[in-house]
Amino acid sequence: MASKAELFADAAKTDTEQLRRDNRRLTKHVEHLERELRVATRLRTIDAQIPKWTAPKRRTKALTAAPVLLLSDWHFGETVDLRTMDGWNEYDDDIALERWERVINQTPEMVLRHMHGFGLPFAVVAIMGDMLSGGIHEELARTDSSTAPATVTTWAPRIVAGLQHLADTLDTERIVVPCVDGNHDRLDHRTPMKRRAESAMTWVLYQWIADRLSDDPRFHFVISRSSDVRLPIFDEHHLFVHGDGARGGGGIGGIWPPIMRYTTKLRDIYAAQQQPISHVNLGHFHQYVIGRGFLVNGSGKGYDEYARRSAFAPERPVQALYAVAPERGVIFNAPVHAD
Ligand SMILES: [Mn+2]
Repeated sequence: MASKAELFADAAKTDTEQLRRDNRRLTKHVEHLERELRVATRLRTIDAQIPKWTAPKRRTKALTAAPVLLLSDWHFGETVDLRTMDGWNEYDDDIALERWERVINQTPEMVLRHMHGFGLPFAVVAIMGDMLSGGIHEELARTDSSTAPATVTTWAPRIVAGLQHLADTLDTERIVVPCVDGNHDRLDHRTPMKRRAESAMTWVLYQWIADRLSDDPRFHFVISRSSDVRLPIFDEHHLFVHGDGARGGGGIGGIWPPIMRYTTKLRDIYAAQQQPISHVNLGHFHQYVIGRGFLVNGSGKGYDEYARRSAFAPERPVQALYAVAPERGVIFNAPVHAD
């Protein structure tokens, strides 16, 4: 006859085995649910949810700043002919890739060089429209190296790789990516006012990029359904908008009068909604201009036939990099040269 101790030992063993079986079963069930949840959340369109951590309440005494890189006006798929331009600029898919890689590689180096000693709790990499040529004019459709959908499939993985490289090399834990469309990313004959962002090819491009990076906790995408993203950066609010709402620019004052008018009006309409903005970022003009409370991005494409015909100032391809510090606001501005 088994002793009491042996009976207890047997019972304990049976219990343990049962618990192990339960544990295995439940672990499998949890894994299954996690997979289902991932599928369910992946199906959701990435929305314009503003993160809370770009305006942290806790402040340290150490030097702190957030680098902001503006990526816009690459006009991927467009070609600029060297002969038509008398040797001043050339652009095609290979040159675009070289320039893109240069900007992506240069940015962390510049941040390291110019912002040595600063802690970077987060970075902002804004994608601000006219990323595609889009074949929106007859002459573009005739000379573009690829169609808008083909350009999207070529460039979505390259942009993903670029963002991953920035996350790997910038000494920061998180990157917020505000995304707005431009006037070239469209399928319509004219830029629509209704459902503008959602009817642009960049809607597909941005959603695709965000989806590819949805498992990477370092990234937070803000894909706007309007033309703007208003993002808090420490104590300020910065606006990201392509800028085709600004009219004019052909006069002797160049792009300054329309930009002064436009940014003042933007400030007014946001103030009227009790949403003040201290800094406006624009693309569209392909000219790198630093103003009081605004910044105009250069382009990836560079000087082209249209700009030359209109006698706009020749401009090398550059993208804008700046930094924002708590209390001080913008503390640093520099062009990242693409060529
Ligand atoms: Mn534009």
